Amino acid sequence: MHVIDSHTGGEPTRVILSGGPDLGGGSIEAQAQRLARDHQDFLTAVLAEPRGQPAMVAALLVPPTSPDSTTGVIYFDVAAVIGMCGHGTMGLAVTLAHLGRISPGTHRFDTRAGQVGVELHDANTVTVRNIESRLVQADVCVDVPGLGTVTGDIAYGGNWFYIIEPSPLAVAAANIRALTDQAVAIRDAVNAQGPIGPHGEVVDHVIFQQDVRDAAVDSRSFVLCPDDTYDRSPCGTGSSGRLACLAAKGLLAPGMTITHESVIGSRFEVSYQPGLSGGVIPTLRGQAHVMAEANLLFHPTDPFAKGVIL
Ligand code: PYC
Repeated sequence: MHVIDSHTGGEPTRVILSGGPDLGGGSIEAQAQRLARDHQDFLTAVLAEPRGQPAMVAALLVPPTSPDSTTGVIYFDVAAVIGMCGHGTMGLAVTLAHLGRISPGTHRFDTRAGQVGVELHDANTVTVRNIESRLVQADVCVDVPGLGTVTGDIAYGGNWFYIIEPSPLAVAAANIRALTDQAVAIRDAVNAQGPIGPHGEVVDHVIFQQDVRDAAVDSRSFVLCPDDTYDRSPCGTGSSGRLACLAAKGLLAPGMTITHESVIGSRFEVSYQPGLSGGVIPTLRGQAHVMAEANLLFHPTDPFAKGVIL
């Protein structure tokens, strides 16, 4: 299996160029559903230790479904096939540039959530124009064992987010363990109340968001992913969900650029334009770096060919 690894603000992306399962063609959504239903071993083999690493997201290339798209892509982490991935799209763009498959300029990728726009500025700098994102429900209260009542907004940015702002706990590296534990408890409590999307979707990511009094940064976030790791980048789809919330509440004007920082200090510049269906079209600018190219080998006698699963 031929892969190229990159990181976007510290968050790894593994682009799978060949050697993935046969997903039978059709829409990206249909292929993503088959991947989730029939190929759990593939997810863990590629992303769990020893071949993968915590927080790594895979970008499985599939043929494009739109005539003007460069490629189709299905994103997944070790626990779930997700809808879209902002940092992964930046990683994919610099990977395709590294391979000489795209040049600086504008491109389009087909994702499970819809077609996204990509502007490659140079070998490492990418702007992603995400799918229309929206505030789904503001001020959703939930009783969380051990934490009491928590209030957050449910937002869609290509994935489904529960955003707690302001964060009750400082979004700082020293608090990563506590932030992770609280976010897992909150996600489970929100989802115990029932689905939040029109097709039975549940919250897959939780964000603790904190304002920052710093000339260079507007807001810092901790983002919990489906596999219970935290996003090392400022999370493109999470930033999109937050932009939708700010827009719906009249707190950020269209075209205004703000800087989102991750809990490890990496940054995206983000802004939005109004969408056609009442939401926002986010743009997310960040940097990604290619860091490895490899052929993953899976020997039949390797007891951990499917990854370490505890
Ligand atoms: O950047 O959208 C993102 C993302 C989703 C999960 C990890 N990163």
